[in-house]
Amino acid sequence: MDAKRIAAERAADYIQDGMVVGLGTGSTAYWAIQRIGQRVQEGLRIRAIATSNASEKQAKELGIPLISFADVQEIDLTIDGADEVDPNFQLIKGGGGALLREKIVASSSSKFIVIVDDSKLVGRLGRFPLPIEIVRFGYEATIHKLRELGCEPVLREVEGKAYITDNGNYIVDAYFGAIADPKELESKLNMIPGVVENGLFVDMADRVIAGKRDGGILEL
Ligand code: ABF
Repeated sequence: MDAKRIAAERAADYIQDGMVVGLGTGSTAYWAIQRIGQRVQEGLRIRAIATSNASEKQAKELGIPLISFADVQEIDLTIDGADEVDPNFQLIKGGGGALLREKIVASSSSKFIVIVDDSKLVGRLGRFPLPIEIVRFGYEATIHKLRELGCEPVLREVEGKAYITDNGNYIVDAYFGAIADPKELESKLNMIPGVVENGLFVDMADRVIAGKRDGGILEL
């Protein structure tokens, strides 16, 4: 079985009756949502909040009951993917473009389980370019300020057009190289006017489940 799917299905087993669940985004979270949908069809009673329009659509199709932050302020368990995970469980997320909603949901969760294949486990963050969500107004100025922080920022494009997030913003993929202090960089980035949020998830993950290509699993 696919390494991402192995991790995702293990994480979905952590969900218990009555929980409010945060649904991640991406190809790994996809498998978690599929398994959650299957459990719901078998009788599991949960309510869920999705981190993207795509995950919301998938959940609806599977019959997973969806709610919003108007209904609850606290999520019991969120399961989501990541682009890089370091030994201290610090993360780079946002390759899938959903980092803002993912961070709002993760930060409102009592427990946050990260699901990856083991190629995402790194000694130090930064080989994967850091996704940063910025507002469209004045984006050239925002990108200039990002460059002054010592990275090479690239406006994300899809088929020759700027990528637009579910929140109507742009994404910049910033090449920093090895990130020595994720916490410091996270706050420096969010101090820049025009930056909505960045993909560094610091001190948020409680557990990391990594599927291995040989079919094994690491629960960290
Ligand atoms: C989301 O999906 C993101 O935060 C992360 O960028 C991405 C991981 O991608 P995948 O699971 O498709 O490898 O969780």
